[in-house]
Amino acid sequence: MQLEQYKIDELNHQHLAKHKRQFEFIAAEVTDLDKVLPKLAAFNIAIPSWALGTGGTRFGRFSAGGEPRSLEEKIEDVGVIHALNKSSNSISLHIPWDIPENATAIKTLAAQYGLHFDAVNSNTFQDQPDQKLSYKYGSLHHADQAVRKQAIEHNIEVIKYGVQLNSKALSVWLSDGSNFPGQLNFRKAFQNTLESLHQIYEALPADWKVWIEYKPFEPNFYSTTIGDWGQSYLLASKLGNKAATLVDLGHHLQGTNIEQIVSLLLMEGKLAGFHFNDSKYGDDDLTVGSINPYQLFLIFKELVEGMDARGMNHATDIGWMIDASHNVKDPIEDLLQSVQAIKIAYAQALLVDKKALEAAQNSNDVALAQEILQQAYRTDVRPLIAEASLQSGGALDPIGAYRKFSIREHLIKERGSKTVASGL
Ligand code: AFD
Ligand code: MN
Ligand code: MN
Repeated sequence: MQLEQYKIDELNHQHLAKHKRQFEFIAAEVTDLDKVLPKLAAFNIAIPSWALGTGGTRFGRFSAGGEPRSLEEKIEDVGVIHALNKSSNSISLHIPWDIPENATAIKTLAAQYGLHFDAVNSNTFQDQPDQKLSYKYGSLHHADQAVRKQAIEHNIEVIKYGVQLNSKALSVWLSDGSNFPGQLNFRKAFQNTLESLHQIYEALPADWKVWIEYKPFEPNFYSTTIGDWGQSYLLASKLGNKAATLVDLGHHLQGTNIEQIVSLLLMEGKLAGFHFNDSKYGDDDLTVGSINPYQLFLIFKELVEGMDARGMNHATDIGWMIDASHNVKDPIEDLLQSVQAIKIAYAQALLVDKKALEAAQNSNDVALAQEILQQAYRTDVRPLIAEASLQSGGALDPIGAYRKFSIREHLIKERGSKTVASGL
């Protein structure tokens, strides 16, 4: 379904007076509003094609109804999200969950919604029905060269799909690891992974990148071959400058200082992409900002500072994507909430008084440094986000608009209540 612009405008109009009051209140406090608003308007976060259906756990899956049945319908759903928030202008495909059979038609459809294609993701963590060799004991790190070859070829095929869609990066997440001590020779597993990645790297077009994601545990519970940022960084360094690390917020052990990792990867020019979600215990894939919004802000503070230090464009020089699962919420509402949470943290990070913070750091004024950070964090920046959305033609309140327009009800009517989208 195409959301008509006049409907969004009409709804915005009803809430305009209240919004203006709230916006003017905060606008008076922001020194470089003329720089902040365009940055917020330019900031987009990709939507993964596998996040438009209801997620599940190993205990079951409960459909929200009206889930997209095809890639075309997934694009339609991202189109709805983007029409409402003007901050989700791309979609990231997972192969073979979403194979673009006719790339030209798919690109044209996406363009109708103002969308393009973000990184393509390979999948060697599951066996497909027609697959010759099994990934039960891993893929790129496998002891058997024939399995490695099959996994390498799959990744190269994914690059080919991506080229047809004008994607510019291959995102690799391996579940390779071991479940028990003694199962694996760590050095050999790492070297096999490096060698396999090298062959994939060689197949990258000149303007492409490969993003290497890490994760400490699950589905393997003793070791993961790319288990942390050090291991990913080591691979990326050995491969060359087209390879860099992808940070998924849920892929850290409890208590890990993610903002420090982000800051150092950025300093080394090795932070490629970002998967947003939130977690309480592990890779929970919860809505961004639902559990620990302060941590998200601290991460953004490092992102902004580190990107500025390297003269990077906040909106385009890192791959931003949501990687979350929605077990009990409407996927579209959950994604809208996540994007809002990301933009809030980003806006707060833009408000940090950098000069004052630097002075406080240099004079070891610890209390003042904390005050400066929390001054920004405790600012209600929501009217800034709403204003940026309004100026771009989006809704002042995306979730409110989604509900007002009864979009899920329309989707259920059109697609049925028992549809199941591809993905995990
Ligand atoms: C995994 C990883 C990864 C992968 C996704 C698939 O975070 O990015 O592509 O889930 O659902 O946990
Ligand atoms: Mn991820
Ligand atoms: Mn994950």
